[in-house]
Amino acid sequence: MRIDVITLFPEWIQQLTTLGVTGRAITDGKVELITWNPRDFTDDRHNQVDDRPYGGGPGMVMLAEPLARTLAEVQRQDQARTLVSGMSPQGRVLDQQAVRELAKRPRLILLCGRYEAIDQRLLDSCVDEQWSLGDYVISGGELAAGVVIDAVLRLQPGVLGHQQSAEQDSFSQNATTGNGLLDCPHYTRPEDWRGQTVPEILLSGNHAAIADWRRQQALLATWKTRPELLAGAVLSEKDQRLLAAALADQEA
Ligand code: 9D3
Repeated sequence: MRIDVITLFPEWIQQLTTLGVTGRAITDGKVELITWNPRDFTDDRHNQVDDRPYGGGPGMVMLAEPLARTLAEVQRQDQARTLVSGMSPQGRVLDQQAVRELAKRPRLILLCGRYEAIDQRLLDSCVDEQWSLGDYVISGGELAAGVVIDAVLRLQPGVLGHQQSAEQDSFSQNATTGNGLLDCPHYTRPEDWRGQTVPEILLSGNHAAIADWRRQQALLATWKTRPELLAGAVLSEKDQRLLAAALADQEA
């Protein structure tokens, strides 16, 4: 996979090449990460990339021209006519389903905004889709692009190992962990940590009972924290029984 990122802060994105799972995928040559700075595509003395908004108001707006020139150069090197993906609070909210779709593409072109906005004419003429991390404000698109890159790379073959095949094989419906539910609690040694013990069932060696308990805990966690996910999940008769029992236990 090749990922081109257009950003005024390429060093933010280049950081990814040095760290963790993304860093390894890049040094292993499983992915090529290339950054482009629109400032390098200006020809005025001040390398201007933004200006004041028509109609007034706070902040600055990114100029269309440097971004268009940058994109033209990126697309000159692209036979596949890759979609241009903007990072924007106005975008569609990213979820694991969207990540899976992005991960299938041979190439991504990620456009990071800074300042208040990007000139709408650039968005109308050059940007095919926009992605948001959710309904909160961050200062620019770079962290969002980093999130997309991390999420997409961990689905590339050979980047994660065993977990990754689990994710790809799952008959998942929506966001979150792949099966549409939040994860169950996990425990490791010691068996007693500062007076808190590990749930007995996990020490039983009864794998079927452990699987049921985990499923039940996942259902309960989802019901408590993200009930809207349960509405979209497919619950078997057994799931419904497990959840009802967990909720009854809570009452008691
Ligand atoms: C006052 C209007 N604001 C729009 C909601 C201004 C504004 C806030 C944040 C303009 C640009 C930004 C920069 N944010 C991003 O580039 C961004 C973002 C985000 O802020 N939240 C969630 N996802 C994303 S993806 C890119």
